[in-house]
Amino acid sequence: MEKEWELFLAPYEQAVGEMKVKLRGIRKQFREQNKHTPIEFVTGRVKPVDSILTKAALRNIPVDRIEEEMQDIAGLRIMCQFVEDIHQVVDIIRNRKDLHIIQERDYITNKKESGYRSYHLVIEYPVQLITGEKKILAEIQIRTLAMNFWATIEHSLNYKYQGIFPEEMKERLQRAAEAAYQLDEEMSTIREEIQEAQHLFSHGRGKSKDN
Ligand code: 0O2
Repeated sequence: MEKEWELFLAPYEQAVGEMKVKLRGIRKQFREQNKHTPIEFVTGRVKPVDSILTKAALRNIPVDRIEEEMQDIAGLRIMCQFVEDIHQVVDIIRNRKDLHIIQERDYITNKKESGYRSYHLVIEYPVQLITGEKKILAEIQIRTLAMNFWATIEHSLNYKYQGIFPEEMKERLQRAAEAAYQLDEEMSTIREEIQEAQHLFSHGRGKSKDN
């Protein structure tokens, strides 16, 4: 990689590294307190230079405007078991003092035409550099494991078809997205039942102790 790009991307690398530690820290705290963790796992990446340039060309973003206009050079992804967990994670992030949310895109309520579902937050995250503080734009995608499964498969097929899917494939992917949605719905019902059962269990135990 050219030295200039390396220098440009270094604060993004730092932001992604720090955010990964912090988001994984949320999971750790839930587990330490024996609570259901709304975060299953966290990944993060800095967009490769060729992808930055391709996206900039597609969106007519001049190279000297990339920093201001490209919001996902730093990208974090949070995977959750249940749709309800996504909203809990969003609330936790909204309450943090170490970042600032500048945009929310709810592709769960409003799924994309492709069938894509996820909750996106565009944030401003301050990194401390030897030259002082620098605010970095980052995109956090929050999704269930089922949404992630679909998006990962669709993303790799996108490479094969260069974004132009044959009609039949498009329909298949839309059907698969619907199946993933049904799976999430079904899991949400089970989740409620698990919680109900846990509640009854702890209640029952409490009673027998009293007797
Ligand atoms: P990569 O390789 O994931 O980094 P737009 O793309 O115009 O709809 P915008 O403003 O770029 O919108 O942001 P958006 O839609 O909030 O987020 C774009 C990112 O969301 C994409 O990044 C993907 O990661 C993901 N995404 C959005 N739509 C889809 C989709 O239909 N399928 C899949 N698999 N992922 C999607 P990049 O830059 O495309 O690529």
